[in-house]
Amino acid sequence: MAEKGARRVTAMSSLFMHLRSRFGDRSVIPFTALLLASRVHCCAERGFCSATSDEVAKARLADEARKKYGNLAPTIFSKVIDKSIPADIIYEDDKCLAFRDISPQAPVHFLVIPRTPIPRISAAHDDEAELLGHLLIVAKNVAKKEGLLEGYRVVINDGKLGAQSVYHLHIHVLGGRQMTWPPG
Ligand code: DGP
Repeated sequence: MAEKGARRVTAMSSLFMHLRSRFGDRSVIPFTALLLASRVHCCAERGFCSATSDEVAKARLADEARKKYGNLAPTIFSKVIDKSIPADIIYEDDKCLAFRDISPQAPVHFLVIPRTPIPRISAAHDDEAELLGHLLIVAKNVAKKEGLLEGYRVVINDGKLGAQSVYHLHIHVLGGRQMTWPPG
């Protein structure tokens, strides 16, 4: 990496010297401006994309770990359930928990998770219908308690293409602002 940077600096210096000797001192000004503009554009583009690409990268890593270690590998949400890491838990019962997302995408953003570590919605069994229904009922009850009276969005990300990053089934509830469609 450092070697690559040093090579780039050497190439730039030779180009500047060549321009100076051929066309005089002023000839390097437009070239410098062009160079700066391209760096600014590049950094700005990286800044805009980093949040999204971070999430996608995390989802890819988690997908690989899932394939490697199997579906029952404990996730960070197991630690939220056993309270070995702190979380802002806003509801809990014997079947599930609701807690605020660590990286909120809306003024109100909480997750509802089952205590049973179902890795993802597509892996849920047909005989888990009652539990899945319960999660949705809790989602709407907590949404009401959170004051989301004019609507909200309920999302379940599944797998790599769904940008799932934590392989413990969770329902996102997002509200407190106007949602748009289609989602990214
Ligand atoms: P998904 O991309 O659908 O797998 O969403 C996972 C969400 O979980 C993401 O919005 C961030 C949230 N999250 C990840 N780790 C933690 C944590 O340790 N605590 C809390 N509260 N939320 C977390």
